[in-house]
Amino acid sequence: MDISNNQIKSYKEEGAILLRGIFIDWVETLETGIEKLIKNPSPRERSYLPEDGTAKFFQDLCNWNRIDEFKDFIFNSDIGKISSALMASQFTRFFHDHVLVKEPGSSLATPWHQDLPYYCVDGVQNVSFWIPLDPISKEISLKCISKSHLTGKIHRPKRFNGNDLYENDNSEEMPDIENNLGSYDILAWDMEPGDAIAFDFRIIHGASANLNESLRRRVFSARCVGEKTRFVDRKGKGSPPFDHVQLNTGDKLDVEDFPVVYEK
Ligand SMILES: O=C(O)CCC(=O)C(=O)O
Repeated sequence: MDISNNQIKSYKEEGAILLRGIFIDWVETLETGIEKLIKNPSPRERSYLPEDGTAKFFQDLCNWNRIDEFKDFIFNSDIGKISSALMASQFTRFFHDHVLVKEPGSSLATPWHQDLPYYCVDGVQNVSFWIPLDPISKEISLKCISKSHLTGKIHRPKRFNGNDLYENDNSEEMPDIENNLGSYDILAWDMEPGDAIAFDFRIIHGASANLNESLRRRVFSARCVGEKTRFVDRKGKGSPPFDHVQLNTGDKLDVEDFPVVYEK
């Protein structure tokens, strides 16, 4: 599937676009992969059990190398080609996969945040794909603040419990978006399995709880970077933690953790 010039323009300007049906042929494969992962999570699993006793929010990261279905998707779907067009890059490097399952009734919302300050990469050639495997209404779908990738601001990243991710981080706090929703231009869509939201690592985004008692909210997120994106040492344990990667700030991401999945 090809991306149109209008879609590329919207991605650049808005920071997030909906791509209808783009991964429809991969839904079953990703479903199988997610069920395998839930049965056999990695040491990086970071699931949360809400204190009110509602259902789990399962999360796990960086599993493409041990879950065949994920590997198949990143090397054999159009994700590399689409990313390269959206990022205006000669090639696409896969950065990481992230599985986020909010089981029916889970009361955990995903706080408003930007992804870039969590990541050991820097550069504007980047794209994440948020791919739901269940039909979801826009109330529980990913929400992105239009154009927030272009403000030049990177807000202080937090752990899920509200603590700062990095020590001595003086960057600006995220504003109170949740209590001022009317002041923001929020992009959100009703979505079907196989649709995807492509969004910039710098965009401010979040997601509501899954208050639907009969529907799982299974999501496969896949993150890609381009030829000009570089490694950055953020002097602290980011997410995902790529502690084992022997790179310095400014280095090309030329290691096997980040394979090139498409070249023009
Ligand atoms: O699925 C969610 O709840 C949040 C997703 C997200 O923040 C991401 O994919 O970067």
